Amino acid sequence: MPPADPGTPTLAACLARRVTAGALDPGLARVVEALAACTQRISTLVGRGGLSDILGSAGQQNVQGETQKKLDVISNDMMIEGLAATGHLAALASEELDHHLPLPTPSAKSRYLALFDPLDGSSNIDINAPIGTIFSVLPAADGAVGDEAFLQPGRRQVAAGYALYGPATELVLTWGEGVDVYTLDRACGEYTLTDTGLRVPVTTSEYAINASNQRFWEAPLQRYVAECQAGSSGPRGRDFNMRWNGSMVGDVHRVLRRGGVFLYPRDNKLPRKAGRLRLMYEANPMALLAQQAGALATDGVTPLLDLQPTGLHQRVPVVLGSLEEVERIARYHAPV
Ligand code: P6P
Repeated sequence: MPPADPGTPTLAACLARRVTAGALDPGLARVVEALAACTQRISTLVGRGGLSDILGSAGQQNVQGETQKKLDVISNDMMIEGLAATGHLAALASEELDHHLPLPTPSAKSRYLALFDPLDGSSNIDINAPIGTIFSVLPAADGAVGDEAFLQPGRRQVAAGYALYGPATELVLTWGEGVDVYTLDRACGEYTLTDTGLRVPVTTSEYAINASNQRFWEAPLQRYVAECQAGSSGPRGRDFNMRWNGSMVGDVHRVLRRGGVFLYPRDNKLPRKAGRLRLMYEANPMALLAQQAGALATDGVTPLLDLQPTGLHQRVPVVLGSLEEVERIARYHAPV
């Protein structure tokens, strides 16, 4: 079926146009199309909620030591099934898999590696709150497909994005030419371009953090949040608002759409953990989107895209959003 509004291009049409113009590798376009198709299937699945036996715990733990939800496992299987046949991926890595997954019959065409968090925000699944799928695509060095082949700085990503399963299912995507938003048109089963060239406001009066961890934060974040809470009578001279979705996809989407700063800092609740969010398949794809939309993502000080990964599931602190706020927080970390 044609899209509801024939004048609005579909994702497939946008990809084909860039491939024809020689601006996008056909193999990468194929990988992006497969990622999008996986998220459409997951959207349909999560949209059934309690109508199918897909809610609740799967009764097993993942490599993170987190109890998996049934939908974590099902969506992970859907991603693997949907990506295995592109012919352009040498291997996959997932939050739900201990190690990389080499794909069969790699050929000279298998020039990419895909990483994903198949269902981010699992704690929201059973309460029908926003959840999403986050993905990242890296170049595959000739032949290398082991875990170490994935350990490339985020600046090496050739595509990144997420699907947000909210009232609408939106696919937010970059392949290095800015950030575009596609909305799933369920009438025709196509992602349709609904916004292009996202730009994040450089200033904001909105921050997102899990405030229950305040006693564990380091001094620069304690200072930053206290100043926001002091509002117009404090050093910032204006009131701030706070939001917390409990799903990185939901919070980062708000930041990309209207500005703000998303914070999941290092805290000393579990000192051995460098933060909560995973660099390779959560922080880095979001950091590339932020950069492409004129925003910034750091670990508090260093741009995340510059970090040299040391492990497939390593965690990092995340400060992501409106430029002026991220830069302010970096200044607060500077030695006095
Ligand atoms: P907390 C979801 O499990 C997640 O990894 C991110 O999507 C989200 O931002 C964060 O954890 C929520 O953490 O401590 O609020 O449960």
